[in-house]
Amino acid sequence: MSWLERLRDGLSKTRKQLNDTAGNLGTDLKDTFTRLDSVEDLEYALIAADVGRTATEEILEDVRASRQPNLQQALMEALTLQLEPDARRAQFRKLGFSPDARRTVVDPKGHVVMVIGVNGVGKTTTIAKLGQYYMGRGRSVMFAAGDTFRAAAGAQLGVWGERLGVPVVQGPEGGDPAAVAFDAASARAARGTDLLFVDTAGRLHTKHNLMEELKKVRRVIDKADPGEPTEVWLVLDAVTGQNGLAQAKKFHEATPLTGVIVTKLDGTAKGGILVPIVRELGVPIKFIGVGEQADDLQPFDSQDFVRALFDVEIPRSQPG
Ligand SMILES: Nc1nc2c(ncn2[C@@H]2O[C@H](COP(=O)(O)OP(=O)(O)O)[C@@H](O)[C@H]2O)c(=O)[nH]1
Ligand SMILES: [Mg+2]
Repeated sequence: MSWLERLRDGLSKTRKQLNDTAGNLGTDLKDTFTRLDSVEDLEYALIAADVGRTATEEILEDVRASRQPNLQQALMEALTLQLEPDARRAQFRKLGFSPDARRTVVDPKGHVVMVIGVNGVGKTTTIAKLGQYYMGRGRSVMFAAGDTFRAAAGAQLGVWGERLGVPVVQGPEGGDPAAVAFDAASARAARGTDLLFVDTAGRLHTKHNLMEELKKVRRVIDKADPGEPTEVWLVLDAVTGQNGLAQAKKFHEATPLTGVIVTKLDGTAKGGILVPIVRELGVPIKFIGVGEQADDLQPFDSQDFVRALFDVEIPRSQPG
């Protein structure tokens, strides 16, 4: 399967839900908006996909004002805008989309990326996928097994490291995650490895302690390697929808995020959750996960995402 087929495949549940409604609306915009039922259907479909109220209202406004002759085109454009951070949304409204401007930058600014999020969202798997992605682009990679609370977590990352040929810095089970992060960050700097991905714990039941722990991990990385981590990426499970968004805000307060990775888009009809994630966190989505295999992680591209949602041909090659 090509990356594009994987994306389409992964988004099939959300697509079916949106397309069923948008498809029923006919293609003539004027006609649609004179029939109130149809607008309500569209509104319902967007809300049901977790796009959120504010964004849905803006989308309907944009669609009404659109010069596109066809509803699907107008809706696609409006949705794409909602998937862009504020500044870029304003720029796109003014200048239109340009293929270069829209490309999300996924290269970390520095060398250390902290990966955070609650248990089970896919942090450890995503770190493995990230390792594969960046190694495929010629970067050297290391992992730090910073989830020392879960018995199996260090072992899980160790297995991935072996499979991918990535060195993994481990600590004793139940040990101090900050110590593992410190050792790993020091080792990365000493070896001159391009990228270090730091796995972290994600227990929900002791949220306060978890947030303090994450702050501490961040501080010790900076101590070992001043200026790092330059990136803190939150992994969010798309299946958890609005709950996930509420969690995300808590993490963002404790450890300011530089990016979000949304996993399990293949398991939900609520792929619209990406819209409130971008709008309410104001943080770009870096990657999306559309399956369990190592290459089921793709740099996020708002236009490709929306095209895949509507099953429209994407006449381009895979982004480098
Ligand atoms: N379907 C699907 N499953 C995923 C995806 N990403 C991760 N998973 C699965 O989610 C489960 C939890 O992943 P894990 O990395 O252990 O989560 P962690 O607790 O946050 O480290 C595993 O079974 C993964 O295979 C995805 O994009 N799609
Ligand atoms: Mg894990």
